[in-house]
Amino acid sequence: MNIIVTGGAGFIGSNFVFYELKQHPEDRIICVDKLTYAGNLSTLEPVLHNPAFRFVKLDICDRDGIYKLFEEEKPDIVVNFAAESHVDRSIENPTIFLETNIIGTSVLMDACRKYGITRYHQVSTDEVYGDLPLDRPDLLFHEDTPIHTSSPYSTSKASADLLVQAYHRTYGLPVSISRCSNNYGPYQFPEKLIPLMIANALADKKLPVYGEGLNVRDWLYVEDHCKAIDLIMRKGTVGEIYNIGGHNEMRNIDIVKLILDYLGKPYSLIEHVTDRKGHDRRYAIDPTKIHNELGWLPETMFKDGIKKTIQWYLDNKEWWENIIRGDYQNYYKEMYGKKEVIGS
Ligand code: NAD
Ligand code: TDX
Repeated sequence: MNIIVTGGAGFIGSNFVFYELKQHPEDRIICVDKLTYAGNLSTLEPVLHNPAFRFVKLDICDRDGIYKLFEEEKPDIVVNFAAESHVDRSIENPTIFLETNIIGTSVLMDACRKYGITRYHQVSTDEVYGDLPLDRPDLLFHEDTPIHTSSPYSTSKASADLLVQAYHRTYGLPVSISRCSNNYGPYQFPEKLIPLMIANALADKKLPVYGEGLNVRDWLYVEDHCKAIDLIMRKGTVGEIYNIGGHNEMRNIDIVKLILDYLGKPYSLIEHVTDRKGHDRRYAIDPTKIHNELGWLPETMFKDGIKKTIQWYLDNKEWWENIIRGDYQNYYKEMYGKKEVIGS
């Protein structure tokens, strides 16, 4: 099969490319990526010369370019990871989120309709369900939990999901959607909580925890997410939504302390700063459906995954130091410079 993977030079997409080439050497992977600030071609270096792999630098909003590629490659499956993915950036500048996450999705699905595919899979997020209260641990997100978004990012992802469902109902496009909780693992861009805290701790810089750090996220090792998507796109039911998560809820402050413990750094590096606007309190996924229908279960326990991840950042300093040397410096100054310290 020919499989188009969009956003394959980013965090989850690159892990998915590696997973597919290893698990399904009979398939061909065509990676489409615009190489925004979050895309890194060097991540794909180990597979660039693999005959089962092709990299194409292309914007998913570029209709002519996407149609030409579909004509050339005649894909069987399209998996859409390409997105603007950082909530804080969406709060500063929503427009690019609407363009890539909504318009880009529609361009890809129009190409699927025009050229024919067996499956279009949309990689979505648990953030489309909004948030849960901190004092109701019994509540979880189910596939039929109403969409109720908070940030421009989650709203753009929810809009894309609605569009995917509309293309299924209106045009009969064979689609599926997965909504996953927070991922962690190798190759995550150091703007996100875990790699940002690792990089700052290693440089003995302050660790900016938003508010009191009591917000809860449900963390899943990236390879477990990749395995779930692989199962859904090959064996999942057309038209269905699947939640993906590992029942691993953690408070931000506890993650930050765990990273400091592992690196042997003092808690005095923690700095509580102005909270994120509209900050979602808690995410928690119920993954019963994907377990019952497809037999998926997470394999990496958080205590092992977080050690592997921290060790990966220690062993691959060149990868992230290259990133934080560039435009990231300006980003950091702009994003964090205006935050007030509210405690330590
Ligand atoms: P990322 O920001 O690390 O990577 C996004 C990739 O998409 C980059 O390589 C970027 O260059 C590419 N891209 C951006 N705009 C593009 C465009 N217009 N055309 C082509 N390529 C473009 O993101 P990630 O964390 O790997 O997330 C991947 C997907 O998974 C996203 O759709 C995100 O919403 C979803 N998701 C992420 C998480 C998480 O915890 N990171 C959890 C659930 C769902
Ligand atoms: O400097 C920080 N300090 C801090 O306290 C950063 C970057 C984050 N945080 C907090 C905010 C969140 O409560 O940590 C938590 C995790 O933040 P992010 O890493 O930005 O992730 P989140 O906002 O939860 O969204 C992630 O998971 C769902 C991904 O970025 C999304 O793409 C995905 O859909």
